[in-house]
Amino acid sequence: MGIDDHAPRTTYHAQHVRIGITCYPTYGGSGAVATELGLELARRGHDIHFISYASPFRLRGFAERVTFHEVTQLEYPLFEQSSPYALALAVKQHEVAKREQLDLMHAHYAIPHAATAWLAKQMLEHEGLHLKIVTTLHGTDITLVGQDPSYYTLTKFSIEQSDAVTAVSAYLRDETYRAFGCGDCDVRVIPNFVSSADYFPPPAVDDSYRKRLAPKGHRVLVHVSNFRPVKRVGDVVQIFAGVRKQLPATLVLVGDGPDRDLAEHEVDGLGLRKDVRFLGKVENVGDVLRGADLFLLPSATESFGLAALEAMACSVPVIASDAGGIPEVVRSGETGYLAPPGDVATMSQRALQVLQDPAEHERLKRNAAARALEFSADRVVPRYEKLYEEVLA
Ligand code: GMT
Repeated sequence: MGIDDHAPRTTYHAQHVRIGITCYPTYGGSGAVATELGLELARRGHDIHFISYASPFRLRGFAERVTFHEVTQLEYPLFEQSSPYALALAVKQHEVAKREQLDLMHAHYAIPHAATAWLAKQMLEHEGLHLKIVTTLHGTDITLVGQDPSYYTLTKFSIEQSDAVTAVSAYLRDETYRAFGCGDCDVRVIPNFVSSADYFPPPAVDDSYRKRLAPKGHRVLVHVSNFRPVKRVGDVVQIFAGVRKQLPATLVLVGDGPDRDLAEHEVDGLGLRKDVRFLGKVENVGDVLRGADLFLLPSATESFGLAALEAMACSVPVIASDAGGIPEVVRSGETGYLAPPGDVATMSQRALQVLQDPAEHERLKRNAAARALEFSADRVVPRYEKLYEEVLA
C-alpha cells in the first residue's frame, strides 16, 4: 500500500449507517484511529455508538450523533483476578445493537473485540436479528498477542467469522495471511488517517510552539508513544545523545508506559537530564509536534506508525526504523530517513545530517506535510463507508 493505492479524493455518498465501535479507550494508536473514525463518520451523518469500559481518550466532549456506552462489570469475590470483561462487553454489544438497531459492529483490535462481537451477533441471531461485523486489525493483535497459543485459535476464528476484515497496512495484511493462513478471509488494506483539524504545520513565521519546548538556539527532537518495549525508548535517548554531542538540542518525550523508568535511567546515565523533557500524557500533541524539528520512532516494529504520520502532518520529518509498515508511511530520503531497528548510530547520523543542512531540512519538511495529505480523512474515511455498504448490501 502506498500513495498509488489510495483511492482518489472522492465525492462518494454513502447510505446512512448505524455503527457500533468497540476499541481500547486508553492511550494508543488503535483507540485513537477508532475514535477519529467514529467522529468523522458522525460528521458524515452516520450514527455512532462507542462501546468500551471507558470513554475513548480522543472523544472529548459532546459530538452530534455520537453516544458512548460504558461496559460495567459486577465485582464478585469468586472472579478475583479473572473478572470476565469480554463477557460483559459481549452483553453490552448485544444490548446496544438491539436497542439502537445497529447495522454493524466495527471491532478495532481483534482481541477480544471481534470475538465478543461474534458472541453478540449469535445472541441476536437467536432473536431473529442480524448484525454485521467489520474487524480492523491494528498490529500486535496479529503480530504478537494473536499468535500466542493462548489466543491463536480464537483470533483466527474471529477473523474468519467477520463479515469484513481490514488491516492498516499491506505489511499487516500479509502478516495476517502468513500467521493465520486464513485462505477465505479477504483482508483489505485501509490505511490510518490523520485529522487536519489537530495535525497541521505551524504558520511559517510562528516560533511560539518551539519556544515553549526548548531554549533559544536548541533543535527540538520529539518522540510520542505509549513507552512499551516495542517502541525502544532507550534507542530514542541514545539517538538524541548522538545529536546532542554535536548540537544544542532538546529531546521532548510525550506519553507514558512501562519503559518510562528505563528511559529516565538512560537519560541520567548519559548525563542528559537538563536537555530532556518528559511531558507524560498530553492532550494537544499537535501543539508539541508543531514545535519540533525531527520526530524519532526507532520501534522494533510498527504495523503502521500513526505517530509518525501525525508528525509528518505537522511538517516534521521522521527518523524511524525500516520495519513493518513504517516504509508505507515514511519514505526514506523524502520525508525522513529509515534505518534497521537498533541501528542507533545511523539514526543519529541521519538526524544530524538533516539538522545541519537547512535546505535539506526544509525539503524533508515540505515533503512530509505533502505526504501526510495522502492520508487525510477525506481520502480514507470514504473507503470505510464503501466497505460498510458492501457488507450491508
Ligand atoms: O497493536 C498494538 O500494539 C496496539 C496499537 C495501539 O493501540 O497502539 O498500535 C498499533 O496500531 C496503531 C494504529 O493502527 C499503529 O499505528 C501502530 O503502528 C500499531 N503498533 C504496532 O504495530 C506495534
